[in-house]
Amino acid sequence: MNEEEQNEVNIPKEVVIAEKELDEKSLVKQLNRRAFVNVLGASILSLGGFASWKWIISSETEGDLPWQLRKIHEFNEKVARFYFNPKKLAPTFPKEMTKDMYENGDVGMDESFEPDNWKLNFVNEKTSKVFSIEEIKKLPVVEMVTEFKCIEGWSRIVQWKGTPLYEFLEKNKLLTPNAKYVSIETPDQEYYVGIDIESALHPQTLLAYEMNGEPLSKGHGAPLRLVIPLKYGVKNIKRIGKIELTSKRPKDYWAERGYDWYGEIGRAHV
Ligand SMILES: Nc1nc2c(c(=O)[nH]1)N[C@H]1C(S)=C(S)[C@@H](COP(=O)(O)O)O[C@H]1N2
Ligand SMILES: [Mo]
Repeated sequence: MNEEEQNEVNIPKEVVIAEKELDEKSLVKQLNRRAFVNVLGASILSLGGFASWKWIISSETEGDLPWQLRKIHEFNEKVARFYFNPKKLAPTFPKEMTKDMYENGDVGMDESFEPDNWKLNFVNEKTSKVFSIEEIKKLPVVEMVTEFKCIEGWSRIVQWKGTPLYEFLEKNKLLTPNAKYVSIETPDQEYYVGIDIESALHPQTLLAYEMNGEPLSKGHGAPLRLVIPLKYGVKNIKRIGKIELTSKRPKDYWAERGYDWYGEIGRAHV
């Protein structure tokens, strides 16, 4: 198996059929359409205009790009790899298949926490910023029904609503070419996950604030949690306190306890 194949999400046959039966508005189609606009938008914004975007494509073969431009170009290609390849999307399901979610894992979930006083801290190599939940709710909204899998062996079909992490980063101009990883931790820093940048920018990786049509409860991670259907439950951190973009592989709570750092479904773990 080459690396490309390993990275692909395994889509069970019955799910593929279910997808075909969904109408024009299926999430996969919506995501692909939106993604196309986004990728183009991202390229144009970061390179400062269509003329220079064209120039970078045509001069690529000459191999004499200034390193900064090359970096940005490579970076956008990484984003595009997911956005243009529907096989790399996790399967989605009809809403009727959703079930109540277990509550599992309470590390960093101290009872005394007040969701109303919450702010999100963001850090990258250039800046640090603070965001309110209102600012996050103004960003593009994605609703999706995906399977949530815990390494303990249970799984649930869950409906989520939130904004793609990609949109949060892109719309707030927080992406930097040196960002290779995202580190996310709870406000008390007791629970923390590391995510590779490609998975972080995946269109189904959400900063979620609703679950099964209700605002997130405290136990499920209010006011904001990560939902990343490409990865096992352990990576779906509840109660996000801080998001940091970094060039170094971040620490990860369950990787420190012997689990695979990537935690990717369809990849060998443990
Ligand atoms: N802050 C925090 N997030 C966490 C955990 C945790 O212990 N603390 N456990 C993880 C694990 S192992 C799972 S399976 C899911 C469970 O999410 P749920 O409680 O919404 O079902 O949360 C993940 N996120
Ligand atoms: Mo889990």
